[in-house]
Amino acid sequence: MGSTTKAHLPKDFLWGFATASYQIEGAPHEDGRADSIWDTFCRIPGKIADGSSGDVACDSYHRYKEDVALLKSIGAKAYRFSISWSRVIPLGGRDDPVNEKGLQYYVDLVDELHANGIEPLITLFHWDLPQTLHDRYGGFLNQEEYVQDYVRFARVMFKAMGSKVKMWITYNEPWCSSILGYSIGQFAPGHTSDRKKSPVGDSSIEPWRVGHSILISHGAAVKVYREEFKSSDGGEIGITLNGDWVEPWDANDPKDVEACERKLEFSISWFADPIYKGEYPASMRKQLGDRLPSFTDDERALVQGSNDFYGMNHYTADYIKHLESAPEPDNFNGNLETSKTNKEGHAIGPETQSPWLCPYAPGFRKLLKWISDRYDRPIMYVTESGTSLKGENDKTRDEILEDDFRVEYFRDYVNAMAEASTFDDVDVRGYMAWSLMDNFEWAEGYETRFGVTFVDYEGGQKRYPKKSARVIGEIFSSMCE
Ligand code: PNW
Repeated sequence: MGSTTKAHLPKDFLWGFATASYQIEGAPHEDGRADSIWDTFCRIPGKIADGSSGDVACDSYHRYKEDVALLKSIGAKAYRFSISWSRVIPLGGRDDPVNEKGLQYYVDLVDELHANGIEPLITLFHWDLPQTLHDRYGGFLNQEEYVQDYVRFARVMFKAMGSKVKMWITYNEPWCSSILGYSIGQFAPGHTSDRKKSPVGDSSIEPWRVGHSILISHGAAVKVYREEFKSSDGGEIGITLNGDWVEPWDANDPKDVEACERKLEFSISWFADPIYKGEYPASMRKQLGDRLPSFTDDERALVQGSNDFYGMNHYTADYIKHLESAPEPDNFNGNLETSKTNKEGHAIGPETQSPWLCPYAPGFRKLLKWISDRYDRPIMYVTESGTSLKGENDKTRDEILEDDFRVEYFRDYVNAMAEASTFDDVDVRGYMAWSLMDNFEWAEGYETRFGVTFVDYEGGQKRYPKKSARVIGEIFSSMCE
């Protein structure tokens, strides 16, 4: 009976790859594109590990047809990419002109995908805010101005794509924009209370305001899509949230067990509770007080119920140790420590090139279930999952192409997802591997590779599929029945 059922995925399961505009496109000033906050952030010495930028990246602005041919050769059913807002509306604002050439790039990309039988998934915003909006009024920090500008940008994109695009993602990982951009200052625009890192920022307040603006603008864009486009174009719209699984540092300490729940709430429920339940989690209100904004009735009406699907980015897991002392004003994780080893010194997973990433596939199954249970079985799409490899960039090209560690990651993670789907009643319908190809890994520059395809940055950005690119299709075909 149940016990003899093999873990599997639905027959029409949508699998493919994800990328983001600033990480792959290059051509920062071509055809009228203007700076985003990432263009300017990369120019500040010391912010990017190898001193690089997305100026060339994978050159996908010129090579999108190659990218689509690559997707097709791998057998991908879908491709998730993001829009460079400052390519489409260089100055960003609601009264600023649309750059038709920039917009056409994305229309051409979508047409090319359809011509090759690949489903496009569009992320409207993957961190590259137009610099002008930051300079004009402080970007996310000015909710009133920002929401109107974001909604106009979204409307321009919905209109340009019409029924060609059936899946829209409003935001990628607002936790990263808020915490890495406005608390730690490791990502653009680099705000933080730490004056050694930045002359501006208040980590105790800004990240919570940023998160609020993002939520309201997400809700406002969804409203526009539902009222003006959905009935004619027939698409679905949602937000993508990141979240790592958690295990107690000391499994016998109830306070560590409790801290695990708090960590999930501070990273995931911060955004998902307002969307599915209409309110921030009580644990956040308790710690943050009125530094955490409150929803007005109008705002709540916009945000609650605004997901057609839950977009989930997932890579790794942590051990969680509670703190006894009162939370610091700039604490953003629920007053706890994260660690890759537990009390017994056991590591949660093997090391990779990314300090925050140690693969632990069972955590993927558990987190899928946790989200599914808390939010009443939403339709879910995994919009990113993948791994870097320790020291990959130091190897020869031939060695890099034999990326068995990445193959095993996908095997284990896809299997964990299939278990959640088969045994835990989780309604997961898609998986986009991060990433189609090596690309600009934000503050880590090009030293960290996440691609199933090697990009030769010294050799004209030529692409060479790794073993994982050859094997991932078999992994899915063996699971989908
Ligand atoms: C995601 N962390 O970001 C992003 O959506 C991608 O653009 C990125 O390339 C990918 O994961 C791999 O890093 C994250 O420090 C960046 O915990 C950093 C963290 C998490 C996610």
